[in-house]
Amino acid sequence: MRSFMIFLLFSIPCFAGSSDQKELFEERGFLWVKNFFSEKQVEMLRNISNEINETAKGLLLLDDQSKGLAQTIPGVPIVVAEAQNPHQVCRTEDLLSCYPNLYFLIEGTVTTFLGQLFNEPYVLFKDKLNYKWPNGGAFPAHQDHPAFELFGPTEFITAMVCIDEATLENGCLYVAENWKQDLEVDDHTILPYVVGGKDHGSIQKEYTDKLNWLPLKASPGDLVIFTSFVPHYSEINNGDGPRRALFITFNKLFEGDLRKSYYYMKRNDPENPVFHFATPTKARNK
Ligand SMILES: O=C(O)CCC(=O)C(=O)O
Repeated sequence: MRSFMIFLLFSIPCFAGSSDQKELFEERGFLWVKNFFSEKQVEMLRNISNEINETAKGLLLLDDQSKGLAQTIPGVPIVVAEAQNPHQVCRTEDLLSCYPNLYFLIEGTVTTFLGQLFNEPYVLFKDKLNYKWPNGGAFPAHQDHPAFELFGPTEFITAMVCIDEATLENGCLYVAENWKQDLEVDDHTILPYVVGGKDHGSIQKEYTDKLNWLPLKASPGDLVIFTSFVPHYSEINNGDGPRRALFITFNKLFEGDLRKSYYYMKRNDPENPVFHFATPTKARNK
C-alpha cells in the first residue's frame, strides 16, 4: 500500500509542494516529481541546452591561454572537457548567470517549488549541465557535501532536470535509496571517501557495498531533488546519444547568498581539486 502511495505521489504533477512530498523528502533525502515541467518548458530547456552546447564547443577550440582567460569572465559559461578528450564537453557551468531565459525559467519553477515545499526561501548556489556523450564519463559514488561545505551552509539541495531521457544504458543517476538505515547513520553524516588521485571524492567501497541503489530512469519534464548528503553515482554512457541533465544546487537563503563567491573562486582557481570532486575530469592532483 505504501509503495502504491509513493508511486501515486511520484506520478502526480504537483507544483505547489505538498506535505506528503515533504515527508517523503525528509525520510529519504530525495524526491522525484514526474511531469513537473510543462511540454513548453521542456522544449525551452532543450533549446537552451542546444545553444549552450554550441557556445561550449567553440570555447574548447580556443588555445589554452585564451580559454583560461575566457573562464575568468563572468557571463561566459565555464566549460570543462572530458578527462580523456579535450574537445569533448563534460560539463558547462554558471549558466543561470549567462542565459537569462534559463534563469527566469528555473527561478519561476524550481526555486519557487523549494520555497513552497520547505516553507522558507532558497537561493541558487551553483548550476551545471552535464553532457555525458556516448562513452562519456561515469561519476563514482559520492556525496556532494564535502565538495561544497567550505562555503558554509549546513545542507544543500540539488535539483536534477533531465534534458534527455535517462536510461540504464545511457548512464542515468542512481541514488542510495535507504542509505541512513543501511549504514545506521544520521542524515548529515559524511561517509569516508578517497582523498587525492583519480578517485578523489569517491565514497570508500566498504560503505558503497552496503547500499541499495535506485536507478532514476527520469524523463525530460521530471524534477528530482536530493540533499548534499545523499550518496549517488552514474555509469558511463553506453548508448548512442547524449544524456544531458542540469544539476542546479540551492541552499537556504538565511545561510547566505554565496553564488558569486563560489564562482569567483572557481573561475580563478579552476584546477583546485575541490571543484573536481568525484568527476570524470582532470585537476591538479588527479
Ligand atoms: O551527471 C551525472 O550522471 C552525475 C552527476 C553528479 O553526480 C555530480 O555532478 O555530482
